[in-house]
Amino acid sequence: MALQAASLVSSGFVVPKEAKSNASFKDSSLFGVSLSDHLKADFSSSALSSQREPNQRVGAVVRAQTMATASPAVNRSAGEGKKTLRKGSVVVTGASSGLGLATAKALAETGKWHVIMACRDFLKAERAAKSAGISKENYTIMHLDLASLESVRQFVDNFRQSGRPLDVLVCNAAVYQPTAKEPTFTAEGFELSVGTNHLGHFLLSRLLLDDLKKSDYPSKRLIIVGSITGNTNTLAGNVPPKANLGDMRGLAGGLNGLNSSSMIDGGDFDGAKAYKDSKVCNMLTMQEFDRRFHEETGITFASLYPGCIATTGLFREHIPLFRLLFPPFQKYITKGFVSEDEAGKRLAQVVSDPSLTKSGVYWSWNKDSASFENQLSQEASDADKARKIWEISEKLVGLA
Ligand code: NDP
Ligand code: PMR
Repeated sequence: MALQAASLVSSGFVVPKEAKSNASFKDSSLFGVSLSDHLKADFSSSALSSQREPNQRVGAVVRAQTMATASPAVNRSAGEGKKTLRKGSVVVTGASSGLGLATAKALAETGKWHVIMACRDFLKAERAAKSAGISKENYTIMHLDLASLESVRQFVDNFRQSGRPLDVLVCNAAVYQPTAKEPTFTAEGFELSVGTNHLGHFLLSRLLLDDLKKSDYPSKRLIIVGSITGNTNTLAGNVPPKANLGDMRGLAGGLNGLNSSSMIDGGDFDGAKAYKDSKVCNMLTMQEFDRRFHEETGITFASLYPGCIATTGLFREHIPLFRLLFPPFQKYITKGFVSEDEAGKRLAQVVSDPSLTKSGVYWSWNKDSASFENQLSQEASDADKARKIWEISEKLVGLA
């Protein structure tokens, strides 16, 4: 597949000018903006007391391990007039590996965040947190299977029962099935990639919006991870199969592969395209959230391309030769490679950096590892499509 696509590149197709400004062409290995620039107040880690209890497993549902009482985000200590900020409370989906795990680690290490790792495999997540060296008091694992809307609803209930505030939600989890010949489906019968990456996160973020609204944290954020490969204004986005939502007849039909196509545009199943389409949905959803809710709620809605993290589990279903060649290809040829650690720091920046509060932005990083607002492709910034996806998705997940 890589070689096939390489021949396309050498045949010299045109890449629109925005591609030149894309960080991925020249990502460097440095992380420029320090997390220590965090909110300009002192922090009191004791402001939020958290006592871990033994794991409780109830059927497939792992309940919140930690009961927490919400305390005001900012406290003024008597006498000195010194401000202290409680730990932020951030939910990261898919924190059991790759970018999600690295982000959880980067945030937890600051001592300023409690990370709720929302994962489908509790034991894997627990082992991952331990081997990443995340201290116990800085994380809680809660069960979430985004391929089941029932599980999403259950997660939201469990999260609310935990008593924790929600200050930031990071929709990070994803599946990629580049070699699948036939579609597979979520519990409710949606094609797996769009069902998990888009519809599961759509329901989760719609439900948790109320919780974000209630937070008194100084900067509340909802972040949905996007990607360069969903953006056809870049070289990477022009590697076939290209993202294309078409008129969304497949999505409107429920992506069930029976009386409707399993693909958003109504075409034949293609796992790589389904993933890229799902990333377009992620980026459009973020912008629709911004249009509908930023002004009213003050929440920052953002997306990002963290760089090409060629070593993660995302490529687990790719052929072995791809997995062998992809990291050196990205490191030495495209120079788009970033390590998991570095990508985690970038996403952690979007979670907590006080200079990244602008809403509706798709962040990327340039060759000096400085963040910048990147341009989305025409389709990934089409407001009409964003509204339609929102409306169709509401129906599919049972919100309308
Ligand atoms: P990984 O495969 O390492 O991580 C994906 C995470 O999603 C895993 O924790 C996985 O859980 C979880 N997940 C998958 N399905 C579900 C589900 N049904 N319910 C709950 N969690 C689930 O991949 P990456 O870290 O690379 O991907 C993270 C994000 O980064 C994705 O949104 C991806 O699109 C994006 N991205 C990645 C790039 C890259 O180069 N790798 C580039 C651009 C964007 P489990 O551990 O149980 O499998
Ligand atoms: Mg791509 C600047 C060039 C660049 C970048 C930043 C990426 C990122 N890729 C680039 C170029 C190319 N890729 C070229 C020239 C080719 C042809 C050889 C190529 C091929 C390729 C394949 C086969 N690339 C891929 C694949 C995948 O299976 C990955 C994918 O599309 O997953 C959906 C992938 C990726 N390239 C990237 C990134 C970030 C990916 C991972 C996908 C993602 O998470 O969006």
